[in-house]
Amino acid sequence: MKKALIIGGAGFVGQHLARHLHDDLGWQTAVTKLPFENPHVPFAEVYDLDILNQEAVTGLLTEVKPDYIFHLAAQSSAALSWKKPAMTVDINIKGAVNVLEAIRTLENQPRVLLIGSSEEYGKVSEAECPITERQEARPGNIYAATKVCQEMIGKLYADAYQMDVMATRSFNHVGPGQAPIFVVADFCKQVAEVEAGTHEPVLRVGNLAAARDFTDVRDVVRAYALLAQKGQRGEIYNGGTGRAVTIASILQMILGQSTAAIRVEKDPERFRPLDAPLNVADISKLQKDTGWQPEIPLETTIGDALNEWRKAVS
Ligand code: A2R
Repeated sequence: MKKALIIGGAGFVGQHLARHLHDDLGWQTAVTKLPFENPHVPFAEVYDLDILNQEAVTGLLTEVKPDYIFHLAAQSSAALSWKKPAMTVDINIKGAVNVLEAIRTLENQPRVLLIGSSEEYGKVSEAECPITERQEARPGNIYAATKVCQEMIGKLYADAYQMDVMATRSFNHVGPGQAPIFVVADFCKQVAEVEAGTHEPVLRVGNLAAARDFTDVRDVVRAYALLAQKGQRGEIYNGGTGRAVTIASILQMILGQSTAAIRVEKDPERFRPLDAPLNVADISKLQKDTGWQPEIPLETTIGDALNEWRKAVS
């Protein structure tokens, strides 16, 4: 039986990925978490791990002996990266190097997927969309810069040590369990609170004109599992749907799934510095190498996310 290790498995994507690997693929699944985290993965082996502790990373990998490693651990918020740049650099770059170094010493080399972000492309013009992996990275925030760096270092390990390291540039993903620092979860939480009567009937929004490529997290993790198996050494893969949707349309979909009367107000706090107006992926490379297709319609994703918030706030 195949064995997978998800580093940073207590996060939004990690828990969905663990369920997919175990329930759908039947793999033995191990996840790492930080000591204070409490992921709901009763079927998995769970280990405490801070990726900044090189010895601990090496010790754990030597013990677990995975066939596949999914490196998800990160300071994953672009907004927070402006406030905590050094911490973001430490976790996202030094942490990734600690993981790659530990893998390098293993007797049986696992296949490794490093998770990056569409944020790496930064501001792109409409003419540059849909964005292929050949597009120059022009990171517009500290988080994005760290993910470019992680990817470059991953490629060095792939080339220098013939390690099967692949990287993703994942466009926006959404679904149940996402933290409300991300736009869809933020809107769903506010709507659920209005419905529950704990929030005034006002939805505070940022830049509604921005268009993004949103993929259901359950489709995203299927892509990750396929990439870990079929991705080519040293290659970078976009992950997305190939379809851009404005935040305004997302807002309409969410409001359309609620019967509450809600007023929409602009909130300057919710506008990001250097926000890119458009991000949409060309996913032909991912599709060619893995056969992956997105399956879950955005309306379904939003309905599931909203229902999850309704349960959480009631
Ligand atoms: O930041 P926390 O406390 O939520 O913990 C995150 C964890 N993490 C770490 N794990 C080990 N050692 C560290 N020094 C460390 N610092 C943070 O990694 C969290 O539990 C996990 C990352 O999960 P999320 O923040 O929920 O990200 P998400 O949305 O699951 O995205 C997964 C990957 C990330 O690399 C993103 O940058 C990328 O996909 O888009």
